[in-house]
Amino acid sequence: DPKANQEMQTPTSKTLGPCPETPPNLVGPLNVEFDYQRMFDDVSYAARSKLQKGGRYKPPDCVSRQKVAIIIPFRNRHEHLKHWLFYLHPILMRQQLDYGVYIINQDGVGVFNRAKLMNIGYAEAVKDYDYECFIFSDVDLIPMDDRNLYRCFDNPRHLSVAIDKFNFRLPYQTIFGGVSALSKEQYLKINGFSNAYWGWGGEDDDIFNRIKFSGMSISRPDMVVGRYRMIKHNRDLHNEPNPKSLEKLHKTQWTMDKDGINSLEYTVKEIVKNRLYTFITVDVQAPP
Ligand code: UDH
Repeated sequence: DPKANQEMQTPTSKTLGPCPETPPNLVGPLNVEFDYQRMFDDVSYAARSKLQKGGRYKPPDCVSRQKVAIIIPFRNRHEHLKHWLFYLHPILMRQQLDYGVYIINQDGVGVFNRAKLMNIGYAEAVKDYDYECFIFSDVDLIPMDDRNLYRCFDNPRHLSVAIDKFNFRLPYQTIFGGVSALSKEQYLKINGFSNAYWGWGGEDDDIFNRIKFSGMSISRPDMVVGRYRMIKHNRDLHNEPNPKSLEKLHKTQWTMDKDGINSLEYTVKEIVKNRLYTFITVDVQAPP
């Protein structure tokens, strides 16, 4: 029987088709609450068992539309990270992403540098896998609707448009902080982010400027799909508002070509991969 013979020659390796443009198993609005302290073990067995070492996932039944690295700038926010993992892994799986989660942990007690940590996340993630889309997310922001897709679009995307802390409104039109998505091409076009914003504030507006001066615009979900809850917390130590940032913001256009991914310097101190995430501790060479 020639047909049986043919089947034997092409055994289990049936090629998967591409995932549908709209993921079929999304549920829409989600309940998000932070009333009790979570544990890493709260991430459901169902989700955990589908992950590979380092917080990596691929949909089993189709080929993802994009390979996405999720990058979280981090220091001393373990309670928030537990919530983030608990909520986000199932959402990202329903969105049928081929993704990995990278926590970029600033070593030591020097001044915090959010944008530099995000650059480091980019640099480390591309060593790991052929990622084509990068989601930069604060650890304390949880989407309230899984239709807010963690993937890249024709323009750099601002995802956290309607945060409870700001009464579910955009605090100002050009805001780009919180959660954002840039394709590899978009990220390289703006030379990544500035490494020069030490302490709180300004770095996200600098990213907006880079996008503007590179001739791109901002893409956003609507204000229903783009709802978020932020985990309440006090101001962090060693991340005071930096008054010098405003001055820097006036100069983005002239400094962006030489301050960014092309001038990034850091050292990796440790990389730990577990089921839920890849945790990379780095020395960002904070000023004394
Ligand atoms: N981050 C850390 N550790 C730090 C500082 C920042 O992990 O010590 C990360 C974390 O992912 C955080 C992000 O950087 O979500 C942004 O931190 P941020 O302090 O710039 O912004 P956030 O909105 O806090 O979290 C703003 C100050 C809150 C003062 C609130 C007083 N009620």
